[in-house]
Amino acid sequence: MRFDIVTIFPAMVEQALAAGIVGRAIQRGTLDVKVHDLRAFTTDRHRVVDDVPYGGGPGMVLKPEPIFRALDAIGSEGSGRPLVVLTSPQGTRFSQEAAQRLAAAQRLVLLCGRYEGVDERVRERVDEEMSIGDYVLSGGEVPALVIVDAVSRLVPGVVGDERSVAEDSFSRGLLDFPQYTRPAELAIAGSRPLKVPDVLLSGNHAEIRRWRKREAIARTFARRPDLLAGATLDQEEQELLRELLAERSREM
Ligand code: J9Q
Repeated sequence: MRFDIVTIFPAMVEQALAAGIVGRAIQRGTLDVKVHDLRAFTTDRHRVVDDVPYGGGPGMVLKPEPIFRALDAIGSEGSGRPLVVLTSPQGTRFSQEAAQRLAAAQRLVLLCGRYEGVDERVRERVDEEMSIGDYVLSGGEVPALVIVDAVSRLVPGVVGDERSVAEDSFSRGLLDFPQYTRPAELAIAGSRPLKVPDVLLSGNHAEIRRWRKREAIARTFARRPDLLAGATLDQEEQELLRELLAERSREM
């Protein structure tokens, strides 16, 4: 899969992409990511990318011409029309479902917006406008990196172990169960050791699976009850949820 990222902070984006699973996939050639400096598409001496808003008001607005030129240049590279995504607070919410949809594209262009805004006419060339959540950021670079990361993990060969993608908590619609690693008893000065639940050391895989399901459901119920409505629960998980709800109502 090919990503083109248009930004006024190319060095920051390049640095972030060089690390971790995405960085390794780029090195291997499983992903092709090109970062474009918006200033390279200006034509004036001072390489100006923004201007004051018509009608007045605070802040600066990204000018349309450098963005149109960047999109034209990117579109004429390679083959097929890329899907153009603008990151902005006005976008629809990015989600695992949105990541799956975007992962079906051969080519994705991510246009990093600015806090103050982007000239409205740019939207003529934008297929999707996406927000990663309701908080104020100074620019769309971090949201674009979030989208690249989440979409890349769905590209075959990017994540080494395909099982971890399939079993990913959000793909299943539940939060993850608690994870432990060695030591089985963690010594704590002046208090009792912190122990790993016995069931995980038991070697009883049916019991372990059931314990993990119960924990995942209990956590989701406690922390993100909104997720339960959209979760696909198997027979055993539905029973565990009913048990949990019955326990709760007895405690009330
Ligand atoms: C461009 N706050 O915030 C959340 N998702 C996207 C954004 C965003 C922002 C400012 C500029 C994107």
